[in-house]
Amino acid sequence: MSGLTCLILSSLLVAYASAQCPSPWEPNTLYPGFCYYHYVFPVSWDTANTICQIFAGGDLASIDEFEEGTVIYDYWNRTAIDQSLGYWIGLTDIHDSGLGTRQWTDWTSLQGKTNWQGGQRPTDTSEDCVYVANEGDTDEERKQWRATSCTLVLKTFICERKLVIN
Ligand SMILES: [Ca+2]
Repeated sequence: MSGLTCLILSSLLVAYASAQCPSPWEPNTLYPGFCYYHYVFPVSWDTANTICQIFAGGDLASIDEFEEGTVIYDYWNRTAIDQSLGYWIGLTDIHDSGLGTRQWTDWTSLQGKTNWQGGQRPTDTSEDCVYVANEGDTDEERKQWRATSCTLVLKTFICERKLVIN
């Protein structure tokens, strides 16, 4: 093998390796480039948000498409110790000025792609943080969202990171 071929092959291998989610992060096989990690200890939304941003180098998971919600739900379902609590995702309106406009913490746009339980965004202003409730009889119902206190309620949570592909 020539030196040049060797160089090209090894740089391809490096590029390939860098496109993998670092262990133990879960790859999104539908949307390569996104990785998730389920922290299985229950904390408040505020604490979960801090852990994802400061310690995990990402954000609480944003569900940008219904299919992404399914990938995250299936991963959570496989790894959850207590499935009665549901899990935090990165949707909140703590940053707004009372307009009730929730947004993803990783700043991706909500684009009207919501999955509220009962089809309605909750209007209670003390309930600013969103979780996947795992309630209902069907898989579709169990992936639906509810909102609750950001500080008083404890749940496990999913962080999301985007891979940097060179
Ligand atoms: Ca996402």
